Amino acid sequence: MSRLRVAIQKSGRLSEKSLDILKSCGLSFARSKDKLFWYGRDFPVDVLLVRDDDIPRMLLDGVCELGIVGENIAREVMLSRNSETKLNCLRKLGFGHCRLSIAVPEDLEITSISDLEGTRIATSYPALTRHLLEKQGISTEITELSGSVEIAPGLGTADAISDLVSTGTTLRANHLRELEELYQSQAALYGRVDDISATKQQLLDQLLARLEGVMQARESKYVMLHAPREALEKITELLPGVEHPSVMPLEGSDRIAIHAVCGEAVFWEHLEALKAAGASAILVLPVEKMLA
Ligand code: PRT
Ligand code: ZN
Repeated sequence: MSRLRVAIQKSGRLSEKSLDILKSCGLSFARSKDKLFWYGRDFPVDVLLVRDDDIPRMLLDGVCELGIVGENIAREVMLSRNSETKLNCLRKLGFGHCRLSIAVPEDLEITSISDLEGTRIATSYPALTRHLLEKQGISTEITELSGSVEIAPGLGTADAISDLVSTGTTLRANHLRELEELYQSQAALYGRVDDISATKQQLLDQLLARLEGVMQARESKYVMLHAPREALEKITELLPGVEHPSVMPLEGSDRIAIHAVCGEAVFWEHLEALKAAGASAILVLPVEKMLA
């Protein structure tokens, strides 16, 4: 029987959430002792646990059909290999958010990245950095470092860096200032799935449909509230991502109950606006599963 293999990060920022999302798709695993290969029990999808940097190469080399990795790494490998066979980004997964930014020493009097022309930039993402800077007509001297990029300017080996940032704490701790965001990244499911067999394709379609359901459920909230009948139109407008809510009469009252699945994030501001429009008893519930 056909099986698919999905590579995920063994231990690091993306590990837990990658596994969590696969489990949410109904996958469960018999964990092997060496912990590098987990056999899929209920669904024929197995997991390989590897370093995140190895995932795009494993896909390109045909070791696995699927992999969960940051867009930053997938883009870097695709640009540096300039490979004919591209990786397909099948679904962005909504975690592992970060940005690739140019940072300069705090006291360096530079206001725009065009001032970087001809400077030395240290980065772990040389191909992506060069590509993004050249797109803006800036040519620089790029030095590749595999780690601790943020100390390069202090050591005098670079004028600026191009590195991943999430909170910015690391930059501040190293007296660096974020000059410009070059690229936004999050974890995504990638595939090398152009020439897979029909049975594998069927399996992949089933997995992707489940994943879509999981992602939609995560992004959705079920909202219930009471409101005056005449406020229905206004309330519908205020519910994020809703066109046709369910409307029910309330026994012995001239108010109605409105239920809706909101396809977008629901913030306190939305609830406050609903209340101001006459809504009461507002409840926001998570959605566990969804199948369109
Ligand atoms: O061992 P392995 O190679 O698998 O792991 P790794 O150490 O290379 O990767 P890991 O786990 O650090 O990151 C995996 C992926 O998480 C990255 O490829 C990104 O897609 C994503 N990600 C999200 C991040 C960050 N946020 C992040 N903040 N990757 C790295 N960082 C670094 C950042 O560069 C800084 O040095 O974390 C440090 C803290 O960031 P601040 O801005 O919060 O201070
Ligand atoms: Zn890595």
